[in-house]
Amino acid sequence: MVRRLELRAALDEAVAAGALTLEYQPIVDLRSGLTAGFEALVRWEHPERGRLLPDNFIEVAEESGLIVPMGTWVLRQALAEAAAWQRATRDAPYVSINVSVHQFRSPGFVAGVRRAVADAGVPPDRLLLEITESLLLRDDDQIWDDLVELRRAGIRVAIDDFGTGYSSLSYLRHVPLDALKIDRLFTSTIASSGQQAVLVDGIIRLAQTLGLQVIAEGIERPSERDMLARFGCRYGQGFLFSPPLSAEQALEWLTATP
Ligand code: G
Ligand code: G
Ligand code: MN
Ligand code: NA
Repeated sequence: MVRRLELRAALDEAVAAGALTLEYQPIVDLRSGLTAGFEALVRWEHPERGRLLPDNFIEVAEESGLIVPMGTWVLRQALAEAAAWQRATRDAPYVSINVSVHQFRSPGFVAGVRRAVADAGVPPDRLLLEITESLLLRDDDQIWDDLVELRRAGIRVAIDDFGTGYSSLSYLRHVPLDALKIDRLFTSTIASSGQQAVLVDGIIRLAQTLGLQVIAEGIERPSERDMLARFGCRYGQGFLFSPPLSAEQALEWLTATP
């Protein structure tokens, strides 16, 4: 408990003092090999404990409400980077950010996102918001209205970690969404388990029927990439292509690869 409180106080300071950084993992078009986007992933440069990954602090940030100012910082920082990509390349990639339930439901969230996109001067379709199944399971009309408003503004929305929660594809039929991210637990087992492969094939087919883009996470082997591509999955990310990169490395990646 003491450690949690300490962590919370330190995180509060970190948000204020600019000790957070973002890394960017390429999201690749499996057909062309071109970079379609980057997922922004937050890191915390902790003075004593070194670089912390989100697993170590997102939960505390959620519980304390710090996720809201942190999320605002992530959004604005990621959009500033997306603006740099716009200046550096034609057909600039989109930036994808993770949005927690608490952040999504905080007052003024949608207006804040729209304002941040306008301030950054980035085309709205260059922003993808990754939401979780747990958000969609809430019986709350406001969430629905917010998703509709975001998409009317041209901002895209993906469901993240698909398959780890409770949503069914028939339920997804009604949700205003653009893309579905297949969790890496699925990706890592398709090559070795026929049963998993059949399941993922089914998820991809149904997603296509619903008009959703499909992005597979955690691709580590060529066999996984090839199988996913054969099933009709268009996009993927994972160590096979690249680990998460610093902002500087991401820019280099963009200018080095077509
Ligand atoms: O980078 P890493 O694999 O450790 O990230 C683990 C998880 O942390 C991601 O899958 C994502 O769900 C979460 N995460 C990463 N960055 C952010 C962020 O900026 N905001 C929120 N809410 N979650 C994030
Ligand atoms: O949003 P999400 O919780 O899915 O974040 C993805 C996390 O997975 C990041 O922390 C990233 O560092 C990690 N990751 C990215 N690619 C791979 C991969 O190919 N294999 C594994 N094991 N982890 C990955
Ligand atoms: Mn994600
Ligand atoms: Na994920």
